[in-house]
Amino acid sequence: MRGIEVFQEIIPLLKDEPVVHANGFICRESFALQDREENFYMIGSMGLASSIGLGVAICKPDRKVIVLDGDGNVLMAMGTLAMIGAEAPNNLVHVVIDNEVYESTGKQRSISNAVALEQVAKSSGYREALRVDKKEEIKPAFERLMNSEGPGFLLIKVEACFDPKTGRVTHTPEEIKERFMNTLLPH
Ligand SMILES: Cc1ncc(C[n+]2csc(CCOP(=O)(O)OP(=O)(O)O)c2C)c(N)n1
Ligand SMILES: [Mg+2]
Repeated sequence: MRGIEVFQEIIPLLKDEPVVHANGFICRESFALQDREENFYMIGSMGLASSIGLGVAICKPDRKVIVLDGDGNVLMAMGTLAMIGAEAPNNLVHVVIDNEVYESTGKQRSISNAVALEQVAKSSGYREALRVDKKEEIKPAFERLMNSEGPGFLLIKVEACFDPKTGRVTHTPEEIKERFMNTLLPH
């Protein structure tokens, strides 16, 4: 399965949920497919989408919050899995696009082939942790986590095949933050 297929499956299932994206190609591919004001694109800082998502989930307990993460990002900030498990926000769904490499910087291999990240999440206290490797499994797994108490974790195994021609996010970090925060206001 290609990474882009994860977005193609998940984006049509979204309504107005805040989605916090990990840096690199994950932002770029999601932005290229469908920009949303509720998308927070982490430009530059690796490892932090999960802690930003945790903060939003704690502050906005009535909103379902989604983190779209990468295997390298998760490995860099593994302590955040423990923090999410300990805080246990029931409105957080943590999706990890696992291509077993740091693709955005040249496909250096990560160690996610040897570390079962979904088991780390489960042991850290996530209420449910699923692993899928087929496109048709994404929608039911994602919907299951969206409709149950969190925190939920969904590891999606993909090939490393982002298209390097995909453009960059054109909004400035300030614009991204402003419009994202506006979508979090009560409505
Ligand atoms: C602190 C920090 N270290 C390194 C980088 C460079 N960097 C940007 S994206 C990336 C790879 C991220 O890997 P992963 O989460 O697996 O996403 P993928 O690129 O595979 O989609 C790296 C190493 C960075 N931006 N910040
Ligand atoms: Mg990766």
